[in-house]
Amino acid sequence: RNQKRRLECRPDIDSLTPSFLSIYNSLIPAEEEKAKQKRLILSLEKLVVKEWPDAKLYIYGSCANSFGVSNCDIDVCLAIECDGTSKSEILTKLADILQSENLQNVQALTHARVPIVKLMDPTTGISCDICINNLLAVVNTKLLKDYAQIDGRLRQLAFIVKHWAKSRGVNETYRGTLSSYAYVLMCIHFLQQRRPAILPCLQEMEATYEVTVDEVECLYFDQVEKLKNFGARNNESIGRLLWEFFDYWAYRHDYANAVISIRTGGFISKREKDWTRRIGNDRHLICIEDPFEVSHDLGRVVDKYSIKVLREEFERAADIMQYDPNPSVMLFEPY
Ligand code: 3AT
Ligand code: MG
Repeated sequence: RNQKRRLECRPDIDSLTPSFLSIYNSLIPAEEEKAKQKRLILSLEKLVVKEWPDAKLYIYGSCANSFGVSNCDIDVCLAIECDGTSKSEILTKLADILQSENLQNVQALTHARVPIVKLMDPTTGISCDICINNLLAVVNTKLLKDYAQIDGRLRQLAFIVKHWAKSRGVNETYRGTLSSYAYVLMCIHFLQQRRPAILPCLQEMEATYEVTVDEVECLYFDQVEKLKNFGARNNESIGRLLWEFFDYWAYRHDYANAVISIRTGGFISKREKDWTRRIGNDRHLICIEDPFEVSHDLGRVVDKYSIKVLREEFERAADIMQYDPNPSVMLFEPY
C-alpha cells in the first residue's frame, strides 16, 4: 500500500486555503482567555509558596506552546526539591491546600502514570492538572513555542492537524493513537523537509539556550526573532501543505525503516536506534524521536491494531484532500 503511485496534486489546491484558515481562526483562543489563565497560575503560585517557599509553577503543554485551542485545560508543573518526601505525599498535601481554598473538584491521582492533582477554578471555569518536576516537558514546551515563532504556517498546520486528529478519534494515547505533542513534532519535521525549507533545525544551530534536566542536556538556538524570514523563500499555501502532509503520511513515509527526528532535521534509520523489533511494550510501528529524550519514541503507544486505524485515517485524509470538492468539511467529519 505504501507503493501507491503519488498523485499529481489537484489543480485548485491553493483555492482551498481560505476555508482552512477560517477554521484555524475559529480555533485560536482569545487574548482574554490567556489573561485568565495567567491570573489563575499566579494565584495558585501564591498558595504553593506559602507551604513551599522555594517552589515554582510552570505552565507547559498546549496552553504554553502556542498550539492550544480555546477552552483547553491547563497543564502545570510544580518544580520543588523533594528531599526525602515522596511525590505522592507532596501531591496529597497540595490537594489539601487547594481544597481548603475554595477550588473545586480537587483530586490527587497519585497512582496515575504521571501522578497529578486535578482542580477546577469556579470563577473562570478553567480546569488544571498539576504534576511534579516534569521539567523536560517544560523545556520541550519552550522548543515548540520557539518553532512556532519562526513561520506562522506551523501553527496553522498543527492546529488543523490536531483538530482533524481529535475529530477522527486518533488523538487518544490510551487507545493506541498519537498524542498532540507527537502531531506537532510531525508538523515541525514536515516543514523542515520542504524545499526550500520552511523551518530550520534549531538543535543543529549554535546553542544560545542550554539547560540540563534529569541528566538530559537540552541545547538549541532560541533567538528565533532572528529567523523571522527563514521560510519566506517558500510560498506554499496551507491548502497545499495539508495536501502534502497527509499524502506523506498516507503514501510516502517509510514505516518499515525510518524514524523522524526534529533534533537532526531529518530522518534516522530504525536500525541505528535499535528500534527494529518489539522491546517490552514498545513496538516502534511509527517512529517519532523525542527531541531531548532521544531514546523515547512518541510512537511507542501505537500497536498492531491502532497502526492500521492511523494509516487508514491518513489515507482517508489524503484522498479527501485530493478528490473532495469541499475537503474542509469532510476532513473533520466525526468518526
Ligand atoms: P492538547 O491541546 O491538550 O491536546 P497538549 O499540547 O497539551 O495538547 P498533551 O496533552 O499531549 O499535549 O501533552 C501535554 C504536554 O506534555 C506536551 C508536552 O510538553 C508534554 N508531553 C506530552 N507527551 C509527552 C511525551 N510522550 N514525552 C515528553 N513530553 C510529552
Ligand atoms: Mg494538554
